[in-house]
Amino acid sequence: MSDSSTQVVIIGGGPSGLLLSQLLHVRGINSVVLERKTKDYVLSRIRAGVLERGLLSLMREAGVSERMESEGLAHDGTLISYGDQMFRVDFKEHTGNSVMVYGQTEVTRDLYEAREKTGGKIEFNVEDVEIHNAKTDAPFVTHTQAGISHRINCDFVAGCDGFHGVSRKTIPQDLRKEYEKVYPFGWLGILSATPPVSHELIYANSERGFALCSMRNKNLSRYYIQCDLSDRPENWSDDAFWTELKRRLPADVAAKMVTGPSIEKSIAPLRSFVCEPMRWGRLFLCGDAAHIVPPTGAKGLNTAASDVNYLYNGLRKFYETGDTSGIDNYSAVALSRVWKAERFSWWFSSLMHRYPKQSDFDFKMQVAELEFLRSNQAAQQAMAENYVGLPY
Ligand code: FAS
Ligand code: PHB
Repeated sequence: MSDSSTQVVIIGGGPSGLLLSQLLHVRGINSVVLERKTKDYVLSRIRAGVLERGLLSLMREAGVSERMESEGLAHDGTLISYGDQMFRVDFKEHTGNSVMVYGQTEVTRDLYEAREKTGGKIEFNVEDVEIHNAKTDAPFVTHTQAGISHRINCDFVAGCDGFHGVSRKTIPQDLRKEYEKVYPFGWLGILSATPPVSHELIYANSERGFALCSMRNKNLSRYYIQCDLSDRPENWSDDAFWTELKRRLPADVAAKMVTGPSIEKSIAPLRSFVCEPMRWGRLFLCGDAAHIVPPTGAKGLNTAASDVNYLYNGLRKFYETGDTSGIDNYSAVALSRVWKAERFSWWFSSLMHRYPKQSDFDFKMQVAELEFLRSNQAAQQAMAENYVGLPY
């Protein structure tokens, strides 16, 4: 067993773990990132596309914002359609802020590059990760890599290992309260090297189900349609996808849709999930390890970033002054914002999707809510404040 030490062991080399590692490095705090997959595998996952202002400022503080600033697309609003109707919610007018369209894959790529440039310690293909003595002031993490056992002594462990990771399950089950809502549908998403149908995102509620028109850049589009949980990507030819997508959009939008071969096709299930607490002794949960949202409100990656913000500042305060207030308040402060993101994601998902066996009355409620949102500035302000990101 090889024995080493660091200040913070970070489990998970996704956006949460990498952003935390880079921010700690900027403050001279050492960490080791343990990732069970390869870097290429992590970068192959196509996920989020919209960044809140809070994540932008964290990327700047981490010194990783240059490519995002030059290649990302600032969006001042979004379009919402229902049937052939469509209206715009102006983020800039209501909040003075916009969002950045820049894929999670690129955020992760930029963070890997920064960590490699600054001598960051990232171990890939790790297995059997276990967290020990989290309730003491001398925790340690064991893992194996290429058949060799390792022990890393540390001050703190950041569980950034996603929904299926080991960190959340390290907190004794009788101390964890878990909240969950599973939605009766998924999202079938494709990536296509085609120009986006609109310069801003279009969230569409149609009688055939939800659709979303998004993008990664001016020649790379990201589209989603609501699908059954039993559906599989291989059930959908490209032609079938394009035909169905166009049927869910206003006719004038569908008419100008540029179609092409899919370069990625996948289905994501939709769920709302929160684990309380997000801290157990010297173990802190961040991101999907602690909570999941349906992607309708583009809050998954962004809520992971707000957790990182609170944990990074708490650890920084501890190491710089010995003050433990930031880490002691981490779970309560992070959860307060997590639940607001959960609410917004649940609200927007309930408004935009068609539910199996949805009654005519329920449908009329959706239309009434959409027409209220369309006509009421206060309603649009509330939506805009949530979408651009509530303050940290
Ligand atoms: P991640 O899951 O990204 O990263 C966790 C990392 O930990 C992974 O690399 C994993 O390999 C590693 N790991 C797991 N167990 C480990 C172990 N035992 N030891 C070591 N490493 C371990 N959000 C949006 O805002 N919009 C979207 O459209 C969207 N689409 C999504 C589609 C899918 C299929 C999924 C699963 C999520 C999607 N999300 C979306 C949410 C997503 O973006 C997450 O919020 C974001 O990846 C959270 O980042 P992390 O917390 O770093 O978790
Ligand atoms: C995306 O571009 O992948 C995306 C954008 C907005 C969402 C979800 C996904 O709400």
